[in-house]
This record gives sequence, structure tokens and C-alpha cells, in this order.
Amino acid sequence: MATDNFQAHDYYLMDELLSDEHKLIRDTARAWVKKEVTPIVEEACQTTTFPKQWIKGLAEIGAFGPYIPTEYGGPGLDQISYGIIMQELERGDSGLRSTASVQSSLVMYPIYAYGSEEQKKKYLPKLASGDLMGCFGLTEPDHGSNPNGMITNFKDKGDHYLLNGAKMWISNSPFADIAVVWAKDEAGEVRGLIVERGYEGFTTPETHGKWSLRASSTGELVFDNVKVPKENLLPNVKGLKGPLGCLNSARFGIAWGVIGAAMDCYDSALRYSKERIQFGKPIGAFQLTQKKLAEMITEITKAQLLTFRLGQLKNENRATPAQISMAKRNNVNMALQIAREARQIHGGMGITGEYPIMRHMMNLESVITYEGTHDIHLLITGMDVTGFNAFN
Ligand code: TGC
Ligand code: FAD
Repeated sequence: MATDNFQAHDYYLMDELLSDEHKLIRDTARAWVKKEVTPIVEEACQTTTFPKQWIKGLAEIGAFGPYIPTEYGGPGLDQISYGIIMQELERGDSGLRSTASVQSSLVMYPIYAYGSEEQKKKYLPKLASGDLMGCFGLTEPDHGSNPNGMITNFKDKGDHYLLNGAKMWISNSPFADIAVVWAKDEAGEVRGLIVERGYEGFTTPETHGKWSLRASSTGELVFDNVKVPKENLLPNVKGLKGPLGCLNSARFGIAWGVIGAAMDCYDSALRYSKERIQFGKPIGAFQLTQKKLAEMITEITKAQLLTFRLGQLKNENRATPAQISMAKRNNVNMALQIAREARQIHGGMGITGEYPIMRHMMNLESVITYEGTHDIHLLITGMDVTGFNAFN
């Protein structure tokens, strides 16, 4: 069982910008991760298992739909609280944060933002408590970065819809109770449907052989003439802006989350650099090691400032999708670079499960691809500043 010596780093005294409530939320999430996650996460990854006992704990710390109002069973917190919780979870493991991101931003958010009153009352309280787990189906085998090309579709059969198609790379699908699925109607318009486990013709095969996010369960969603009740259509959104609106929330959470992974790598590397002696000195006394560490804490600090300001804008409903893309892209890349440099500082020990580095590094290889790849986010920024669309 790994020892968790993590100490948080706050070079620019960001704590002074947080409210007492933010700090309480942060400390609660941090303590839970230290007690329940880090002791077993290495083994969970080695054995590719998502520890189901984390679900109740996540619900108890308010990680499922932090900003969903209390009238629907959510904690009713602000966006910065959501970010802080994601940061603490991803300090533990990106797969753990993925589970909370999907439940919050990709399942609860669309039901809250686009659902009927009946749908909100039926699903949100149980999703907040972890009694129901959800997943989000947008990506298809032949349509990843370009979800608008999706072929999953449904037809109106009078008293129900008939859903056909397949989704791939779906976090939590193997154990989810419900799936928020994006499919085209007969007019070719993208719509959201809530599909429950148990509907005939609906299966969720697990994806095996991942070297990344091994403590997160990933699978497919297969729809073979699935009858979906008409009341399961999300009534209040049409078009690709439906799923992309959910991604704004999830990408915001990732921008915060990866700071946690970066801090864990930096913290471990800093400690190791003071303890490891080579040529009669701690390796932290060599300039090349100091360059790595100094650049790491600089990049972490810049990322903290970026996300804090983004959180303020999001609280005021002023954060644009392009601003969120910039933060997701910058921060994931920052965390991945830090994980790689931290791996170097740990020398050979860096490849073992005794330290969290390699696990974070491998996880971040997924995080830099999902929720819009590194290059797709660059093109979003490029389009925002030039006005020219370079996607197609
Ligand atoms: P485009 O023509 O630009 O836009 C179509 C409509 O959508 C609107 N829109 C947005 N609305 C809200 N938020 C956004 N971020 C939006 N971006 C665009 C847009 O205004 C338009 O609205 P309207 O009213 O005019 O119809 O669409 P496009 O087909 O050219 O695509 C643009 C592009 C490439 C940026 C988009 O498709 C994209 O972001 N692709 C990346 C796909 C992606 O991120 N997939 C993620 C799948 S989910 C996932 O990875 C979960 S991982 C979970 C985990 O484990 O944590
Ligand atoms: P592609 O779109 O095929 O891209 C391949 C490469 O081509 C990338 O480098 C990309 O940047 C580049 N590229 C593509 N288009 C362009 C362009 N116009 N210009 C320049 N370069 C371009 N999806 C869900 O719906 N729900 C989930 O829960 C979910 N969870 C996931 C969990 C994991 C572990 C992973 C790995 C993925 C998950 N995804 C999920 C899917 C994820 O969102 C997609 O993998 C991602 O959007 C990229 O799609 P793709 O893998 O098909 O790559």
C-alpha cells in the first residue's frame, strides 16, 4: 500500500482568494482522497478495477453535481467549488475525477439544463446520491473529433422511439444505470435521449487493454432496435450545441482537475530531489534538477491563476467556450509535461508504482485526447481569434 505524503503547493497564496466554504470543501475532498483513494489506487490501476466503494464517498463529499441546486438533491455550490473538488480528485487519480466529471457535467448537467421537470425530479436526486450512475454517449467509432457526423439515430414509432447505432470510448458505461445518448432524429437533428440499463437491445461491452485510466471503467454503448419511451427525450435542446454545452462544463472541470495531478507529480519530485543523493549531493542541488522544479511550480502557478479567473467568469455566466478550451488545452499539456519531467527526476524509481508519477502520466495521455483533443482546442482558439474555421 503506497504512503501518501502529499503536501499542496500554493506559491502565489491562492488560498487567500478562496472563501471559508471553498477551503472547507477542499479540505474535505483532500482528506477523503488521502484516506480512501491513495491507499488503494495503485492496485486498482494495476488490476484495472474501478473501486465501486468510491461511489458513496464521492456522493458524500458533494462530487456528484456540485453546482446542481439543492431542490434537485445537488449540493448547490458555485463553479469554483466544482473546480476545487475536481482538482482534489485528480490529485488522487484522473480516472476517479473522470467518474465524477461524467456524472456531474455530462449526465446531471444535461438533465438539469435540457430536461423536463419530471426528468429532473426522477433522476437528479439519485444521481447526486450515487444511487444511480450515468454515462454520456457522444463519440462513435468513426466520429470522434467530428461528432456532427454521427450515425446513431432514432425513429418515431408512435408510442416510442426506436434507437440504433453504437458509441465508443464511453467512461463508466460498463456499470452505468443510465446513459445520456446523443443521436440524430429523422430530420437529421442531434437530440439527447436517456437510455436505461435493461432496455431490450441495449448492451455495454467493456473496453480492455488500456494503458491509461486503468482505474476507470470504459466501454461501448450498443443500440440494436432499442425501444426508448418518448418521455426520455430531453425536450429543451436541439442540435450539436446540446452535447457541446455539456462539454463546456466538463472541460472546465478538467482544467482544474489536472492541476491536482500536476501538483502530485511536482510534490513527489521535490521531495525525492531533496532525499536522493548522487555525486555526494541531493540531486535537488544540481542546476538541471532545479530548472525542472522551478519550471514546474511556475507552470502550476500560471494554471492555478488561469482557472481561478475562469471560475469567477463561470460563476458570472460569462466564461466563453473558447476561454474554456484555452484552459483545458493549456492545463492538460502543462500537467503532462510536468509528469514527464517528474518521471525523469525520479530516475528508475519513476517507473514503479511506489510513486504516483507514471500512473498520472499515462492517465494524462487520455485526458489530453478526450473532451476535445489538444489540437482541436488549439483550432477553437485559432477560430476565436481569427474568425476563420480551420476544422474543415
Ligand atoms: P459548429 O458548427 O462549430 O457548432 C455547432 C453548434 O454548436 C454550437 N457550439 C457550442 N455550443 C456550446 N458550447 C460549445 N463549446 C460549442 N461549440 C459550438 C455552435 O454555436 C453551433 O450552434 P448552432 O445554434 O449554430 O447550431 O460545430 P462543428 O461540427 O464544426 O464542430 C466544432 C468542434 C470541432 C469544435 C466540435 O465538434 C468539438 O468540440 N469536437 C470535439 C469533440 C469532443 O470534445 N468530444 C468529447 C466527447 S465526450 C468525452 O470525451 C468525455 S470524456 C469523459 C471523462 O471521462 O472525463
Ligand atoms: P480522432 O478524432 O480520430 O482524432 C485523431 C487525431 O486527428 C487527433 O490528434 C486529432 O487532434 C486529429 N484531428 C482530428 N480532426 C482534426 C482537424 N480538423 N484538424 C487537425 N487535426 C485533427 N467520448 C464520449 O462520448 N463519452 C465518454 O465518456 C468518453 N470517454 C472517454 C474515455 C477515454 C479513456 C478516451 C480515450 C476517450 C473517451 N471519449 C469519450 C472519446 C473522446 O472524446 C475521443 O477519443 C476524442 O474526442 C477524440 O476522438 P478520436 O479518438 O476518434 O480521435
